Amino acid sequence: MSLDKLLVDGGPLILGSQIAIGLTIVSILFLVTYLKKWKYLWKEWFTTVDHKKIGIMYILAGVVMFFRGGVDGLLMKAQTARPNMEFLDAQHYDEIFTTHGVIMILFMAMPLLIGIMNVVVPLQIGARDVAFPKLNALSFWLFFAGAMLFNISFVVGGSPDAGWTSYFPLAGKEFTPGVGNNYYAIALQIAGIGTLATGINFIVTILKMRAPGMGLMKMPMFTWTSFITSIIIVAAFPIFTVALAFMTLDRLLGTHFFTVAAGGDPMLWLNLFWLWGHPEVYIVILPAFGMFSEVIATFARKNLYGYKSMVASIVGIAFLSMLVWVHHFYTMGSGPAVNSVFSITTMMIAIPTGVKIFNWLFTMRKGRIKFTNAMLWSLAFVPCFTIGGVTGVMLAMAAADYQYHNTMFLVAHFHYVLIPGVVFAVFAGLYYWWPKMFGFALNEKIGKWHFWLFVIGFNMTFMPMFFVGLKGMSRRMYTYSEGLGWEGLLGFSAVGALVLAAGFAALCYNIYWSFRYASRDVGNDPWDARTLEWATASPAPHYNFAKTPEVSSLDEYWVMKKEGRTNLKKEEITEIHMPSNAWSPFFMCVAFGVVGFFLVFEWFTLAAISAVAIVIGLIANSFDYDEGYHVSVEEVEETERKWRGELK
Ligand code: HEM
Ligand SMILES: [Cu+2]
Repeated sequence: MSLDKLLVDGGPLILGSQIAIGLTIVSILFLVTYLKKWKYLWKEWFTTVDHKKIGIMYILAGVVMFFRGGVDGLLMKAQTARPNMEFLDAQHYDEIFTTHGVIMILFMAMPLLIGIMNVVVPLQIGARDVAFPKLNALSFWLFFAGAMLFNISFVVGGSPDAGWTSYFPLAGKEFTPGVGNNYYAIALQIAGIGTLATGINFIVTILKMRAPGMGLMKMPMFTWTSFITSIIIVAAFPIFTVALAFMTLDRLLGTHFFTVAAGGDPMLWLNLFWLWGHPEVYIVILPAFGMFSEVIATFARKNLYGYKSMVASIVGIAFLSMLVWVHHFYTMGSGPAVNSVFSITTMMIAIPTGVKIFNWLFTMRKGRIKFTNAMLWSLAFVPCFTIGGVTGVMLAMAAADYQYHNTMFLVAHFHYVLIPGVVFAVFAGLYYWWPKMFGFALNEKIGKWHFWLFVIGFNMTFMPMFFVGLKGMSRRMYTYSEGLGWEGLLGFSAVGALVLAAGFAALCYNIYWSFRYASRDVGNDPWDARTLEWATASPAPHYNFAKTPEVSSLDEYWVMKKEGRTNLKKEEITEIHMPSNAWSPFFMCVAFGVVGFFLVFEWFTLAAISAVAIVIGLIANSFDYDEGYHVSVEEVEETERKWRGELK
């Protein structure tokens, strides 16, 4: 690609964004320099290996990406609000639904969930950090490199435009010759390596770092779901890695894995993509289920109903999630026998999911429910998600799917699964764990605005899409003519999207307001909760627990409070061994980002030269003999005194 085509040239909207992005970058650099914050950023954030800070960085990135993906969503809704609109042309519509889908799933849902996992899981199991803190930082920085690379496609080189599923032959060089789909292949590969490492890290953490006495069946439900999610990550992500590697080879070096004429097969992509893609849906939904479980138990003030069946159903869902991928392409000629098998496995998933829904309902039954914001999100989740689930069973019927396939009905279905299932959960989790992360709570009143606007807006936006789908509107249509009976539904849906956006704005305002004005005196356990993360200060000190808790039951902290075992004696405090900060993860972020960028543009010499940096990073890291540092007894004592008062 020649240099003069580097910047996307696409009329006033794109030019405006290019200028805005440029100005934002310059002003951030200026502000950080002016406020002399470089050293602080480097020491406290860029090189940190603290799971809580890494979690917060994931969450911040996820919220920013939600904004980007949401703007994409609004642009699409604006374009289809009226028949024959000329707001976006077909090419731009294609690019926007592609970046919207990829960003929402991989750069919004994943980092928000992994971020909350990072903050909460080590605390819930009474550990000082994850098993491999430096690897954890590397995971974040590789995710970040991938996300940034993917996002610049909008202004540098051009966005991918073959859908978030990137089906071949459309995604091949022959039909999409620009660099857009190279971005897809390479940015997702880089981010995926980070995710895979996260999966390994959390499996080891949860298996090996639990506080003494915490058997597997005494783990909090969010830890259980994070554990199973990590296993699915390790099982499914390598498949995507291979698929993306084939895609990269096809596009960059002219191989023919997915080209029929040369002996390849586009169905290979479909199978590999969905072998990863369907489990991916459960990777994002299971931690969400875990969050609802914690929130509902806390605010119903009861222990979780049917803990064992809850665990069994997560394991069941994880197992079945690997056996259903063909339901994404019933119409592509697998035949009735194959379709029937996948139809049955798909419907079977409704059983463990139904078990969970009933467990949540029974947990609330006769509970003294406190209607906090976190709880409101959990309550709204149940009916909204059930609509997503039931329409899923409709789609699972292979014969019926010939009618629903690739229509707006499907688009409505998966938004009804993903928004209540993932986004509501993240909101519940943020309201719930915010005090633990930052030492102050989000405002409950502004939170109510956020809640009602978002939930009403969500239903207004997506409910009409079921009906417009049944009336024959297929997905990914950039425009339509008058008189099809779609205008009313789509117009209403577009208004709904504005209400939804107002809800998101209320969240942003809430974050801003709370940072400035919320009381800094929340105590360690503002919700009277049940699990160990509430047994330490808010925000949690960098070493998490002055003394590793000893666990004797499920809902350990609740029992500790009842039995009066929450205090700390002075003589129990010992020196604490902690890992040191590391520069190499951030260095790898830059190195992978640069190599990835050159590969996208197929500048192979430059890519090879800069790949040397990756090798240097690996070697330097192998010679890093840092053994960490010790927190002195005095420092621990002082920190603990601050929130506990005098130690006895
Ligand atoms: C926040 C409000 C949202 C709005 C207004 C919105 C709107 C839309 C629209 C209009 C489409 C394309 C329909 C078409 O095919 O023409 C779409 C597709 C899609 N959305 Fe959303 N969406 C939102 C949130 C989300 C979230 C939270 C997720 C995932 C967690 C998500 C995942 C997807 C995916 C995967 C696609 C398919 C893209 C493709 O066809 O390649 N969306 N969305
Ligand atoms: Cu699926």
